[in-house]
Amino acid sequence: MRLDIVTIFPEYLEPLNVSLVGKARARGQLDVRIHDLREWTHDKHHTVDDTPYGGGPGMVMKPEPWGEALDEILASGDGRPVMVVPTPSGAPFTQQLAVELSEAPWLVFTPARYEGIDRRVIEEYGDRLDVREVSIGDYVLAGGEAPVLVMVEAIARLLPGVLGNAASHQDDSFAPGAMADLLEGPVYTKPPEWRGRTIPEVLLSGHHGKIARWRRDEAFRRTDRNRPDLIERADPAAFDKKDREI
Ligand code: 6GU
Repeated sequence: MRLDIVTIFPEYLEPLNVSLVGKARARGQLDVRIHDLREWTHDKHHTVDDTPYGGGPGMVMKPEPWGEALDEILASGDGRPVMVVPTPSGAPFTQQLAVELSEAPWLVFTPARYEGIDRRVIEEYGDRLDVREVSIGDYVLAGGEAPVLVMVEAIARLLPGVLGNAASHQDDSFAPGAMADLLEGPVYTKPPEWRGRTIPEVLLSGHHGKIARWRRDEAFRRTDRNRPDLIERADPAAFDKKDREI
């Protein structure tokens, strides 16, 4: 997969050299290209923003540097990328969208600062590309770079061969399957006793059926406590009599 990211803070994206994403890049599974938007400015001060038409607070990112940057990036590859525009006004970034984006061969991210990018840029590329305006949650950040780090990590770990164990995202919270609609429950490792605290006995029983039932009950309990909206929203057929007793 190829990823292009256009930003005025290339150094903000240095975490993409670390850990899972860094290793996927080193192995050649991910081709990440970070571009400084100011390289497509022509004035002495490398201006990327200006005051908003109609008045109001803050600044708006000028269309011309974005247009020149995106035209050059689009011309540098084959086919059409999906363009991901991080904005608090976007559609929610969900595991389902992460899966969908992980299936595209090429993504271009356009994290903005200030009050966002001149609308005509989104319209211009919306005529040529699949453009997704995406938000990572109901809070406002100072720019789209942290959301890009979040989205790239969620997408990269879904690519074939990037996670060591392909089974390890089958039971992720939000993954489709038997535990769909439930968050993951608690996990334990050695030692069997730590500061006087033991582990649930069922996990030592070797009884796979009982362990699966216990995990499901814990997942249900945690979801009921932390995200009751997920249970409200789910298909009632996803829950059995035992769930309803919790
Ligand atoms: Cl994608 N951008 C900004 N600036 N704030 C956000 C966001 C994105 N998602 C949630 N808050």
